[in-house]
Amino acid sequence: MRKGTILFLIVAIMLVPVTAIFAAAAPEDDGVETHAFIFKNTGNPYGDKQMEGFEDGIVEQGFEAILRAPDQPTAEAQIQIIEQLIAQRVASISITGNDFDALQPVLNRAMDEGITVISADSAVNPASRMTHVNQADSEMIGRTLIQAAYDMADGAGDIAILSATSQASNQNLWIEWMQRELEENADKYADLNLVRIAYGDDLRDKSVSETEGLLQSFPDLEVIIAPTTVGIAAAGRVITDRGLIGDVKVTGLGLPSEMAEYIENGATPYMFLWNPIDVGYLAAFTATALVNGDITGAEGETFSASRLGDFEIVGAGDGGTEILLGAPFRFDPSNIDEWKDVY
Ligand code: RAM
Repeated sequence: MRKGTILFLIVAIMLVPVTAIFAAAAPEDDGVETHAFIFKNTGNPYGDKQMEGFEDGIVEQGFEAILRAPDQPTAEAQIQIIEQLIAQRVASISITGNDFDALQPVLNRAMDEGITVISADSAVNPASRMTHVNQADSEMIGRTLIQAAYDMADGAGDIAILSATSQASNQNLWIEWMQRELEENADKYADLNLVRIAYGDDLRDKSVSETEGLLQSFPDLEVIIAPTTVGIAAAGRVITDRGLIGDVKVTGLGLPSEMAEYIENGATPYMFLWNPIDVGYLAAFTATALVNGDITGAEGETFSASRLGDFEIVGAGDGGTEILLGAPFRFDPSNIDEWKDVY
């Protein structure tokens, strides 16, 4: 072997591991900025719509969207995904949190590494985020749902709440406002008894069995309030299958596409929601405005969210800041038909 060839081989052998190390550490990107959205868990059509809106907003701006959700709605599962996204060096992470506080260490690490972090739909605590995209005023949601239950129960009887997980910050905040509505208007609600808060964990089967448990424990139940699209659809199914339409009313927050059947058959006289596609779309423009430095997440800043118009960052009830999408819509037999194919 010639001296030159030997030298070439030695240099080549030395270079292989070095390039291998660089290849492993390099971000998986094709040069296009990537923005990630993490939902609570898979199998939730509401989450799919939110992620669809996020992807639309990111792609419209010429970037790439990464959409992730764990199998189970837990903080631990979301932490694993966040760790992967930090390693991938995404530009931003928008998260629908499975816990208010538990994600803080990993989200702080992401922000320390220069990644923009916001929450959307279900907030993480103010120290874990730059701002939050709130679908609708939480106080209004909570108070409106109790007023709906009062109306459906004709002012008296047992009512129960079927929620998502016990750690879900959005549901917990709405439930807090439901309880405040009851306490602050004790005379009005003197004959209305909130008998239980059950947790279906945003899993269909668990929500069905929790509904069955409520019916068994409280035979005189008048109304089930489910502030979760998974819970309300499960409750609508159970009430319909058991022939209890009219005896036990179901209301809460539901997707028109999943609830049209129960609004039409009377199991749900009316319910509320916002447009989940718009929540995701607004998150996309919030995340990129932060990455671009157009905003920092401070109260009073404004930015444009393309087809949705201009938004202002406002103070949130938890001490952080947020962006409010708008007022929730009411769905009933008069309008469900026009919405059931939209979301
Ligand atoms: C479920 C989820 C989501 C919530 C809706 C109303 O799909 O819990 O976070 O916003 O219901």
